[in-house]
Amino acid sequence: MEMTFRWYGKDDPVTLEQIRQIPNVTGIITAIYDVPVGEVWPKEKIMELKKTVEDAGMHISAIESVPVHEDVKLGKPTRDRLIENFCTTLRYLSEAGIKIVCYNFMPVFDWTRTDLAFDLPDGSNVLIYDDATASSWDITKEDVSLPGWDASYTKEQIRSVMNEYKSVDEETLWENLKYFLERVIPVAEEVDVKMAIHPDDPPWSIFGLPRIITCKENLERFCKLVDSPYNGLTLCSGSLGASSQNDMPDIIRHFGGMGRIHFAHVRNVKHTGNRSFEEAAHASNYGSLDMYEMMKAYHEVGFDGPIRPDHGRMIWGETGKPGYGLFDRALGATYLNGLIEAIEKNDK
Ligand code: CS2
Ligand code: MN
Repeated sequence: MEMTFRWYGKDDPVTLEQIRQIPNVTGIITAIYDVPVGEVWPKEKIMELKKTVEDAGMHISAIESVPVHEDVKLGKPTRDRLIENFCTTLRYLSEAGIKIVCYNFMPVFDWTRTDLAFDLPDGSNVLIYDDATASSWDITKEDVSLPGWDASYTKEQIRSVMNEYKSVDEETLWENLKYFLERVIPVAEEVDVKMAIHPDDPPWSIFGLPRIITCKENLERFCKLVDSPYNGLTLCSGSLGASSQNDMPDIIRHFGGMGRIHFAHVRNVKHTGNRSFEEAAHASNYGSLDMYEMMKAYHEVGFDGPIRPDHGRMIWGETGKPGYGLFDRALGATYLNGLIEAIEKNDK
């Protein structure tokens, strides 16, 4: 496997020069952020991004993410043009030698937390999710700032998109996902780009919206929607692992064994109650996940794709994008590298 690190482009306070100094990080995970969702990523912009990363001595290992337009998830008639655009972007990425694409199929909101800077006793702060707090919010009325979704939504737009989802239950969302995959996966096969869906975070319904990429059974159903090795997963332990019902090493062995894991997000999470959790330092004893067992599972299935530390705490006074500071993610990468070296040497 290859150790990688997420970089949010030129506006990211974390620089490529800093990332390059993290031991063993050779790959960058990035995206183009200034093209409206649903439009084609121009070839020139892709080439420019590739050059920027390569000039810094690294390469692009995967795109995270090519976003899926809301109309595709809603199954609206405009989806055909949007899916075509998505396919054109895949073709251009392939031409640039970028062969793994992460995306998600979460209605309206990407990852969602109730506090973006919860103070821990050691003076660091983390992202947390408390279900009682989230359930008490009326997202169409209150001014809540959520990190993972498009901040350009006005209240009026939120109200209208939430309204549109009233007719989309889980089964309809499955159908819309299938419709998308049936059109995208053949192109992915043709241009040799592995599609890797990111699980829903948290892995349960929020604000009354359906969420389906949540557990082993549903991942299995997902893989069968279009049964192709190009229809795979970004296995995010912090997202799936937020539910204590998801046995992460088992899920890694199962889908890794099937060759369906194309990209690994490895982080820890601490269960603090029913449907409530805190993000945590990467080390096993800081959270509820057994990081050693997960890394062993990746090793056992011979996983050879990109792996990255995921959200980190804010430590050492760093400020920046919640979850995406430099310091704690770099510690995460180093910790994962240590586990990998130990597991590999132990196996010889
Ligand atoms: C998150 C997501 O867990 C994560 O990696 O930061 O925003 C993730 O990048 C998207 O859901 C993937 O499409
Ligand atoms: Mn993730």
